[in-house]
Amino acid sequence: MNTGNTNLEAIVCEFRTEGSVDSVKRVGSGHINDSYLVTTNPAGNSDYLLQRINHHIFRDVPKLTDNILKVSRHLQARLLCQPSDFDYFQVLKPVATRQGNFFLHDPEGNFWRLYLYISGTKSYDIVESSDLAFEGGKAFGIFQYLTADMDGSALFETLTDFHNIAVRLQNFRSIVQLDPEKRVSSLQSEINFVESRAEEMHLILELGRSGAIPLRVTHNDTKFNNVLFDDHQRAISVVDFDTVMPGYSLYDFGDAIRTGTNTGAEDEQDLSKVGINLSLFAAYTRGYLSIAGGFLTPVELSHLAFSAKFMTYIIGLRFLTDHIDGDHYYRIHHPDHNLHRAKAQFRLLESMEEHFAEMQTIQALR
Ligand code: GN1
Ligand code: MG
Repeated sequence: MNTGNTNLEAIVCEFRTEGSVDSVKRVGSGHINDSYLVTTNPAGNSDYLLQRINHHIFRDVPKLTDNILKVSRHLQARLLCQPSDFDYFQVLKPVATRQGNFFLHDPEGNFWRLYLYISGTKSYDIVESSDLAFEGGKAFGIFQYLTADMDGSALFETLTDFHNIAVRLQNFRSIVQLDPEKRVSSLQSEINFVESRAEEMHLILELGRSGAIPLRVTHNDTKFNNVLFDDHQRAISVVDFDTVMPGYSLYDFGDAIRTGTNTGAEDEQDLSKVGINLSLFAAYTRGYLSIAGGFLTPVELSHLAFSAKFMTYIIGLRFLTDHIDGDHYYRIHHPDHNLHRAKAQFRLLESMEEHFAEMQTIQALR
């Protein structure tokens, strides 16, 4: 998708904003949508977050938008109506267009949405301290707590089989067979890495299918940088509701560990920098369980450490699949970017395997 000629200011003006646009700057490190911070005049006015939705991936934008509104309103209502210890928690507020819709379809075919930005907040691609990890864990615990009474069947399944490992592996194997970019011959060790773990990685899917763990409303993209922190490093919001749909709590726990305890970047090429930081794992787990410990089942609680391995595996698998396929899904910033991402995920998974016994001890402490 190309925003080359799009007048971003004109797009913002289609929404019910206050003041006049001062600047529109690209922000964020997402791989799918494009995000821009919009500042307005006079100074002191609200800022906004403008997003172009990748409609090649999210193919039904009206239904996606409907989900986001449902989730946002549910969270807001629970925060307003039920006194709790986390009334400081905030929900990003969608802004309507002048026509009263919550997305804009422009003449070039792009889809846009706008949120009121929570000023003074910050997110972290790499976690710097245990306090931050604890707070992040608490934030995702709060999200799960607040959505626990939502009717999952009221949500549209934005991306079907999103964390379904059987489907992801099937897709991987057919793309390896096709080998459209002739990349497979140099990837034997990565392919072996995937195949040698494929069977054990069906565990969460099997627990779900057998009814051993409950289906809940889950976030499904709990990258640590989807938590917003205030300037006292308190986690005050969880964002990015594109993939909120029924799922397993373990997926959300695992993806936050994948991104919030890695000592290296998601796409780190110097693999010696990549690994799990067990202090961050312990702090995140404590923060998460300070909220979610009250409602998770024993089977969920006993698979937290495993879920971290699983999410690292499946995201690595998706990066590798996209690399073999010719990089159609994730935005890449240089050739082989998806391969670098996959290798870093696989290195992180090895580090978790090396420390798995310690991770299991930590998950049991609370
Ligand atoms: C994508 O674009 P972003 O950062 O929100 C992806 C996630 C992956 C993540 C890997 C809809 O999320 O599933 O975990 O990249 N989102 C979608 O960093 O596929
Ligand atoms: Mg996302």
